[in-house]
Amino acid sequence: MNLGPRSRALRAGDLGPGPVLYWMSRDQRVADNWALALAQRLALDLNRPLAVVFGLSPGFLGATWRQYAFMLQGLREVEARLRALGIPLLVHLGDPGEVVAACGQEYQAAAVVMDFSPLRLPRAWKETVVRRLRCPVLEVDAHNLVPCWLASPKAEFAARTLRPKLWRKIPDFDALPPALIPHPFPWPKVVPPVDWEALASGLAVDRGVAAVTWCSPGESAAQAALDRFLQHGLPFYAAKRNDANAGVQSRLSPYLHFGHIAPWRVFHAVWHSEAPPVSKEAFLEELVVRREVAENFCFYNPQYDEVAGFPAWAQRTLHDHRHDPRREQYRLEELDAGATADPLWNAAQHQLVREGTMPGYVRMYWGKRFLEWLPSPEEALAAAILLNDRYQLDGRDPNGYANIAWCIGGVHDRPWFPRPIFGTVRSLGRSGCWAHFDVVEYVRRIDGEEAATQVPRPPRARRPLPQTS
Ligand code: FO1
Repeated sequence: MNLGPRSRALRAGDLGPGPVLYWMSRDQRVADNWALALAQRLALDLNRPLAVVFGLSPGFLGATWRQYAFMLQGLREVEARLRALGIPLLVHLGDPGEVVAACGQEYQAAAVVMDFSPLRLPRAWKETVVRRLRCPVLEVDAHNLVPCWLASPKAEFAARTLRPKLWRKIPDFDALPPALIPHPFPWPKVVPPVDWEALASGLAVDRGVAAVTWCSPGESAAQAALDRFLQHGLPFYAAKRNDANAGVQSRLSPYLHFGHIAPWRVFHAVWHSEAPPVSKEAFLEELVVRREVAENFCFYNPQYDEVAGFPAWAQRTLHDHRHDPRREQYRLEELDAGATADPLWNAAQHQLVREGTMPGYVRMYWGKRFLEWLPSPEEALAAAILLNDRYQLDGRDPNGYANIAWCIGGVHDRPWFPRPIFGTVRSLGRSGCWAHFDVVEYVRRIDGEEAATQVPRPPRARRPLPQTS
């Protein structure tokens, strides 16, 4: 069986007598989904029905109603699109590994095809499936431009070490999968529509964190967001991407996180756009290198969310500065409430809580403060991950873990000049923000005029020159 270059067999075994199952988890789309396309090809070759199974975990790594609402709405669109192709979507509440293993056994699946995640918990689900089933189990990386295990065989030190490897392999993987066809081998039983309300009521998540309104979920909305970005953001991306007030960011990360759009769809659209080459380059650096170095980090470093996962130099320097006095310290509740003495940080936190997002550059400033304000690197890391995963629409993503580990633990970075608390981990202060955007304007937009008046004056270089007469 030729599986194609982005697939690998996790389990050999004899084909079962039943249908082919695609276990959808991370790539929640019908279009441009290599895992689903491979599952259909197998089913066609074997003259078998095909179904998509989704295991709905009642709670997942600190996710709240905000992220679940987004995901469930996107899955409704998946259900409708699959139905039009004669492919049922089976959604069951429970541990996804258990759900898929049970479906595989009940239907005597010919084979199970799954998508790929580098995170510990989804990998544990996968192990359950591989352990419990006797049929072939195939994994397809439908989430990365270059399959994670082929991009590099090891943990990379930095973006610069992965960059050439990725760009060398990009031409081998740039084809999109064939569109699905209406499935000619019908599912033996009538499958009732998914009862989304019943599923939602079975979730054990914090409903106090509301769904967002600025970003509609699903494949169609993802494509519309891409079209918007190509027109209104990409042309100005090189010059304005770090300007928190410019609004040129792609805002595609929730769609990429839930797999509502394939990264290759985004890549091709950007590559072939009429935008200035510098802007295309700047965006592709994010899409190709930064995104996939984060996958590499989580895939090869099982301690991606612990201080022990930081590079040795960073662990040493953070340890040496462990007892440096902190000028300000805050409790988690104060951070959660955005009630610090820093109006810029508070605005960032308020935007995170209200909108589930924050501009890229602000995200770095936000992440860097935890080290200064909490008693230890361990507490800083835990607090940053907790708030990120609770509010960010794309929390629990390798990108989030890698960004926070970069902020606090020098991951994918190099040592800088020594500073209190940070040691040689790079620090980033307000002056860095002022160099890229009008901080007062940002705070005014998020928290209003009064908060804006509290913003400390910009550093000397930004002050208006004295009037000469
Ligand atoms: N994937 C699933 O297979 N089942 C779930 O119930 C589920 C919930 C979920 C909630 C929030 C979120 O951000 C992602 C969620 N995912 C779920 C998707 C997926 O497992 C993860 O995005 C990846 O594993 C991250 O690598």
